[in-house]
Amino acid sequence: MEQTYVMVKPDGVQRGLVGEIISRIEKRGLKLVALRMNVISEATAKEHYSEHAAKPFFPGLVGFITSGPSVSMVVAGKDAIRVMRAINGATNPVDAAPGTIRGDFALDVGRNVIHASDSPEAAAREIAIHFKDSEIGNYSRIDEVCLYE
Ligand code: IDP
Repeated sequence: MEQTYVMVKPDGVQRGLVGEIISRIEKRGLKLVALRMNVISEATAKEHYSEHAAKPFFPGLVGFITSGPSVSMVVAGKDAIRVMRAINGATNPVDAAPGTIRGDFALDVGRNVIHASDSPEAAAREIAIHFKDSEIGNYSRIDEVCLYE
């Protein structure tokens, strides 16, 4: 089973969307194997978004992501990386399809509520940034016998 890193960003926490977002993830069949709320440090935020370090929006992005509590998760399941990106919708919420989290709850690219890793390499890197191995659970959901062929 594939694992991916997911974050409800500070805007999602402030707007009371954590439960709705986790509910969508769980109902889809994806499994939460790690979960934490914390204020991400500036160093961690810079490491997480290092690929964007040279972009003009980088300082604002780091400032925003560290501005209040966010919710970090490791989510597991069949094709979890691709499925989570589809659940989130396009980066710019204006382009995100209705039914996606960004398409239903956001309007501005800098306030797009949720993050999910975009590749297996990014997932491995981001999970290691935000969680220790010992914080990631290993269990079966009782409905896996129905979810998977
Ligand atoms: P992703 O979050 O869909 O993977 P990325 O291109 O990796 O998208 O960008 C990371 C985050 O940086 C986005 O989710 C968004 O919050 C922010 N971002 C990306 N492009 C812009 C921009 O042009 N202006 C402001 N913020 C941006």
